[in-house]
Amino acid sequence: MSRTPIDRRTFLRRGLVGASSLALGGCQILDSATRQESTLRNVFESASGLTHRAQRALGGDQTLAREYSRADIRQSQHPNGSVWPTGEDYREMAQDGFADFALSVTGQVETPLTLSRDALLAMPARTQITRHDCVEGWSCIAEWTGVPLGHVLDRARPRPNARYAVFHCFDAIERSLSGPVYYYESIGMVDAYHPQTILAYAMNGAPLPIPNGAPLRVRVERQLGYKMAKYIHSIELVESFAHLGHGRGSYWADRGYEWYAGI
Ligand SMILES: Nc1nc2c(c(=O)[nH]1)N[C@H]1C(S)=C(S)[C@@H](COP(=O)(O)O)O[C@H]1N2
Ligand SMILES: [Mo]
Repeated sequence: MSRTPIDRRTFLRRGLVGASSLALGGCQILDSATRQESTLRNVFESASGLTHRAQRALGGDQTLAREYSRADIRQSQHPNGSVWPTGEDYREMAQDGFADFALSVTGQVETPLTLSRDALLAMPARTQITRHDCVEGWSCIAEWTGVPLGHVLDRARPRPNARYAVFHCFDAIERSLSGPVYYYESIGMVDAYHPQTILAYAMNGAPLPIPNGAPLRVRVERQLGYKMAKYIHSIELVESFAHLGHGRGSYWADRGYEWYAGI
């Protein structure tokens, strides 16, 4: 039986409470009803386009997301989505503590790059304590350390026609008839150069754990959790999404979720 309008509204309200539980701190795992897919859709349909416009109108492009103190970290970051990529390439790298990892930057850039793990660690870093809001209705506060994505992109020298940064990930999230379907996400250049957008390699003062996206995951602090791609192996600057997945710019956008998931 399909859901009644009342159900939909109840779910929507619960989802929004979860996504904005500002006063609560730590991780708030809400009841299982909020995790159903219908909830996710409802939250998005109502909130996403609006928040994008509201953020731009209210704060301009470089407004910072709220940052917290160490005392606000009450629980470790709740791993969600893929928690352990199974591909051979990833497993071999993980066995070596990711010593052989290298990030590539390709696409609409003047200087395609490969940055070794050491090169990434040697770049200027930023540390921030922020709240991660998953659309499923839970939030966690954690400390993230990494390289501002803007520094990495500057080295690759984006071409004027580069409009989006696409994150390609190691984890196959499903299998289709034509083979594994890998998680991917993308953000616009304004978010890519936002000061809190970092390629994080550490969490709560320790190397990023595998369940949270080792060796590298992005933080996009003004959007929902699914934008924060884990297990990144390459970044591609593109002018359009037409050649990727179903053409909507992200694994979840290809499946009906909003591409811009502002909070
Ligand atoms: N590669 C990859 N990135 C991903 C996911 C995923 O399944 N695969 N899940 C997303 C979702 S829905 C959320 S809420 C966060 C979870 O991050 P965490 O496991 O560190 O809490 O990662 C996001 N990034
Ligand atoms: Mo999520």
